[in-house]
Amino acid sequence: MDVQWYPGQMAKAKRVLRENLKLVDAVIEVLDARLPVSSRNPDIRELLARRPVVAVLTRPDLADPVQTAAWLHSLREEYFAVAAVNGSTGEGIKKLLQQLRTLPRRRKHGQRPLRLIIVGIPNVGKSSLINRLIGRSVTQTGDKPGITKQPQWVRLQAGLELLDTPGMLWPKINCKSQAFRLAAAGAVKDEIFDPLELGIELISFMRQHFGEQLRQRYDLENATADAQEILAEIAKRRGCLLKGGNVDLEAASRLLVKDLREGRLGRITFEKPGELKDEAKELCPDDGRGDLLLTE
Ligand SMILES: Nc1nc2c(ncn2[C@@H]2O[C@H](COP(=O)(O)OP(=O)(O)OP(=O)(O)O)[C@@H](O)[C@H]2O)c(=O)[nH]1
Ligand SMILES: [Mg+2]
Repeated sequence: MDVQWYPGQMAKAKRVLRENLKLVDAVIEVLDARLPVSSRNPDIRELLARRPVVAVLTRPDLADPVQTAAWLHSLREEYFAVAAVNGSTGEGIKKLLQQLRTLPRRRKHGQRPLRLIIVGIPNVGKSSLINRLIGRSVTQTGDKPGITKQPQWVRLQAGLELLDTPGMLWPKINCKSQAFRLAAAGAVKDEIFDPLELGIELISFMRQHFGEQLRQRYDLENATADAQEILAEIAKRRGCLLKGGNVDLEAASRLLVKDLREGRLGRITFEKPGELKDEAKELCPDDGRGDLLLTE
């Protein structure tokens, strides 16, 4: 299994974050609009509490707009400010800039530009957000985790300095549904998560909450069937076949995940604010369905 994230890396990333927090006035915590709970790093909560934190929900184009509005409303209670920004089109950036202007500058930093650090899980759209804030491509972006390797300062003319950082995950994700959502969102390298397992989890979730979208997308006869049967039907319909004609469930899973990530299954929000109990907001509870331990 590929090395994605292990305790030593996490400790180093936290050290870098702690050092850089001293230099900044505030933090932008980037969350995926489809999974605002699961994309929140529980390991850095205490560190972030030292500065005002603005939550930015990315990929609002892939999330249910009603749920995104509900999330913005509910997260406002916990964060200094909140905004939803499409990192691909820049929609929402003006509102975010307005919010950033209200951030207090640390007094000892005098008249120098407002400095912000951008943190978040891998592949959530941190570097894209910076490019949108700047109005041109100054950071490298890409559709897989681990694109940004080192912290990088970027200066905006309008008196803003931004520190882009590599994506951070925490070493032990002990809740399978959270691991599944992070994998579906592309935060975990695809090699880490068994594609078939991911496909089955995704179908189970879709069948329960978005059965009609699933049925329509793949022209399914029975979207309430067993997840494996549905996957087999998708494989047949999409020509995912092994030599000899058997269905290739792994290929069908990959196709399903790609469709989800590109919005072809519709606008899907995995986590709704109303559904989550207060204690679950901080940390996804251990659901007893096994660990995803991100080690070698
Ligand atoms: N649909 C959609 N895609 C987005 C959005 N924001 C970013 N992306 C895409 O998401 C992918 C990841 O974006 P990055 O900006 O590289 O993400 P990152 O958080 O910097 O990733 P790492 O540096 O690897 O941690 C890219 O393919 C972006 O084009 C958004 O709001 N909507
Ligand atoms: Mg990046």
